[in-house]
Amino acid sequence: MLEFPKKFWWGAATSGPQSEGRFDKKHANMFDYWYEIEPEVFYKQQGPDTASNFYNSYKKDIQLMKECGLNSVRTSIQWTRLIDDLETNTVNSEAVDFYNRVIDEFIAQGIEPIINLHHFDLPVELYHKYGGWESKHVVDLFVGFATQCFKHFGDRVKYWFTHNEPMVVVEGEYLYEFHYPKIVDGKKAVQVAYNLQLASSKAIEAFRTSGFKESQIGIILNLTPLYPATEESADLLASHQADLWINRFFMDASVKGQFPTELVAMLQKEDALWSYTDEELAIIAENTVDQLGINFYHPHRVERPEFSPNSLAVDFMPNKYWKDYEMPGRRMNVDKGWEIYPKALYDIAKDIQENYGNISWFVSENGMGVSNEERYLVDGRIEDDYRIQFISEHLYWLNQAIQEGANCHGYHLWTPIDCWSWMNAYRNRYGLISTNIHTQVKTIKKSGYWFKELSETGQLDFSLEE
Ligand code: BGP
Repeated sequence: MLEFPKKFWWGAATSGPQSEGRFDKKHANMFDYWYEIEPEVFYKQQGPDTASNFYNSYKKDIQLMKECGLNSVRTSIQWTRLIDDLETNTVNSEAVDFYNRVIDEFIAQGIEPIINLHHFDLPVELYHKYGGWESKHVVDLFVGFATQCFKHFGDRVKYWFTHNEPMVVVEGEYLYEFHYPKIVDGKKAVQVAYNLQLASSKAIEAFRTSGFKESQIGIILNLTPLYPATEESADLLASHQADLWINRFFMDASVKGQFPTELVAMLQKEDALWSYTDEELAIIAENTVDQLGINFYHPHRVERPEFSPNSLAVDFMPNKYWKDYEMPGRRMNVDKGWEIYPKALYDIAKDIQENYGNISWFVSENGMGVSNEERYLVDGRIEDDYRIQFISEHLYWLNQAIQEGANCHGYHLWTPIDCWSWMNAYRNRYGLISTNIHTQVKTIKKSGYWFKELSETGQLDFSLEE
């Protein structure tokens, strides 16, 4: 029997733009806008307009979450909903009322609200006007929005996070073309990454000067542990270089207050270093996180690049230092196209323990996206044994690390209720609770009942089949 710590966060995560729907929202975010101009890039042309209707059904939804035994839930406050005037950061009173009701309802149901501030949902006006995260003015506008959040909700929200997966913003918007505006520009990507870190550190500084002594603030990072194709030095080097950019950039800056020196040297050599001031670096150094949220879905395997990184190229791209590697015989979630490798969670936990001062952290997302889940409907309920298996295997490895001293205080599944997910819209379902997107009827899956027991007992009867 696997035993978990007594005060463990057993919960699940969603975000404002993926659950609420656009109802009564004054501004459009990057994805709202992208759907307006190119609906065909979204799976079955399903957009964020209704999402899972949380704006209207939050009471019932929170009730269902409680029925699944969740003792903590993460969502995000939408910048595009809360703020009326994006330049002066005046708040929208209906939005303040809405988030107050949501937070109060979570608390009334005995669920700790964990609030994130930015989840891929920059107001599109700020992109059109200033280039979005390319601009330091936008960094300061974000800090203004964050300050309003602390002011209005900080009396009840005890756990805050600045960004969700900032590296996905960098990769999707500026490198690999999977988020609007699909720019391919390594140097801009580097500046955006730096500005996102600066925004996080400045928001932390604002949080601390607001004087919430009992509360904590952190950042949510998606870590994809690197595994080299072979133990040969060229593959090891490729893996190391990829790790520096993909994982350590935000980890080091957020936890240690400094960017990895090797990475800085590489960017200098490439003439691609971000523009900065000493004052900004001091803010980053002084405003490290209280705790981390780690999203883990899949490992990242790489091999040496096809061409030497010293080859002549006009444009710098960070991924010229490695080549993605598909390990033969790897285990896959075929629906989503991601490798399943639960032991990576143990490796992440050891890395945090050994290289990041064993800072307090929790698994802020992990989960299994499955398409066409109706095929597992039995008597009106989705029998998602594969999800139970997936979660159990990850918890097995997490438990091993905790026994060895890892400072992990929770496990949040992505997601409580099937929600809308960017370009994939409603293709992959991750929830403990299913959503019928035509009727908005929500039904607890088998995994939801299973999770309740897990959360109530803090025990898991599971061993790995060899
Ligand atoms: C994470 C994001 C979530 C969610 C999840 C599943 O990267 O933080 O917002 O989208 O991925 O993604 P998808 O539904 O595209 O499989």
